[in-house]
Amino acid sequence: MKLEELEKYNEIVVQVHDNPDADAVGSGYAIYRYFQKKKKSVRLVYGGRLAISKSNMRLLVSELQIPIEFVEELDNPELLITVDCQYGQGNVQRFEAQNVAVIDHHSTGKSSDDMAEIRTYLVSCATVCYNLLTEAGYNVNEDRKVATALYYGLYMDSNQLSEISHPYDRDMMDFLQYDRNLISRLKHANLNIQDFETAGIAILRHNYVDKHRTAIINSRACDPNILGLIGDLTLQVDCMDICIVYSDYPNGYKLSVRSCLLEVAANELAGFLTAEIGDAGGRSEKAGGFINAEEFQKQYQGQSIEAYFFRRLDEYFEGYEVVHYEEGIRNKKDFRLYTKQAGIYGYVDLSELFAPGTSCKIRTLEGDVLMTSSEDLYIMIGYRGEVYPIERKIFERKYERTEGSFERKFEYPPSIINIDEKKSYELMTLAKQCKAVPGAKIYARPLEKPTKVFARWNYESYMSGNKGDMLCYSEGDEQDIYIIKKEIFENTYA
Ligand SMILES: [Mn+2]
Repeated sequence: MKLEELEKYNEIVVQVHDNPDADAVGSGYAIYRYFQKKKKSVRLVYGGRLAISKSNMRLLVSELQIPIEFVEELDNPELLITVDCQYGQGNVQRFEAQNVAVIDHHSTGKSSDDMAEIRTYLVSCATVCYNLLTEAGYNVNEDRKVATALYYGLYMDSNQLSEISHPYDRDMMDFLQYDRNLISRLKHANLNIQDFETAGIAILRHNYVDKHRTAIINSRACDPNILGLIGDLTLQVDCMDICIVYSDYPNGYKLSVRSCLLEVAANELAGFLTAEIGDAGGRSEKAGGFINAEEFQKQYQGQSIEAYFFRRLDEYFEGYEVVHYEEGIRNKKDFRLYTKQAGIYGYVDLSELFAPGTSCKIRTLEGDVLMTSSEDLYIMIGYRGEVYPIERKIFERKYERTEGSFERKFEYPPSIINIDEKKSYELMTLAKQCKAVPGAKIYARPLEKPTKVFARWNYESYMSGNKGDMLCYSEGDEQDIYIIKKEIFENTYA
């Protein structure tokens, strides 16, 4: 869905979920402003039983003069847009409307269509709105109130930015020009005294799994930032390396995962805990997730959520293998030699963009990679938008430059950020085509169990693969170890 497509309606009501949080209000306000600028008759509302009362929320609304209304009824508007929630769900009061649109980031099984934009891979609905506004040509940074409201939504839905992973979330965090003063005041009013006590009670009732040095902590319903706060504190305990904190939330369970073990990335563990019943995001040390109650019931009938966490934790630790590039491959048995097929790839010659010695950051779906530009370094763009630096002489051995630009569509078009200038460039606009020199060889074997590879080009954490994916190393460079996903391998090697 595009925002422009909704401009055919004139009477628009933007509704956020009951008991609205910062992400709901910030997102709703951004959409409200868009339609206000388009000279539509537009209102921003919420329903439910409770008016906004938390002090940070009251401060946000009053300082930015957000015209949000607490309503009991609506007069069948021409268009109702539910934001940070989905029409018909339990946490959003139902109002009749002639047409309904949805902008959200929660997973409920429903997907995007003509009247819905649902991006479950983003940590906040503010990011969905930021992207929709940008795509519609609305420069958010020209409207400081909107930029500030969106930033605070992201801040609060990502556990104070700690659980951000998707490059779109990172872009918004890096490039929004918000009111720092107000954000600072809001940070100091995030919690109330009940939240504070809730944290204490949750800590008193913690569970400790000795053999995994892991704490599993259930908190009663509370501000989700409390979960992160408990998790951060827990990791400071000498015998606790991992922590899973969760609480009841409308329609499911919200969780925060923390890990200080290099070999257990919090985002990977969170992904494991929410697989097929929710979604997760974050980074190696801090991650968050959500389990949909209905999906949980369907898959694990009668099981308690607590028992589920204990069992899954055991399953997680039961079997994975670790490979460090410095150590090379110890056991080369079962590896076979494969030849790269003459596929088409993209490459970028960085010296066309930056002077040698420029500090920059490649941003991709897999994460950020820091590098310094040099005439001896190219950037490769693979099949599915994976991006990595490659030394020019290795490039020239493995690939052949061909005519034309490299054109593909990816969930996130990889970008490169000039760190000093704080400016982002889309890599695809610079990408040229090259062809793999047929005959480039690698050794590979299928994985028998989940494996983590600490590779030379470190994307903040390890690469992980599952059974069936291929563990590989280059012929002639035994420390160039990596994992290639099964589907990609089948398409590129023979
Ligand atoms: Mn949200």
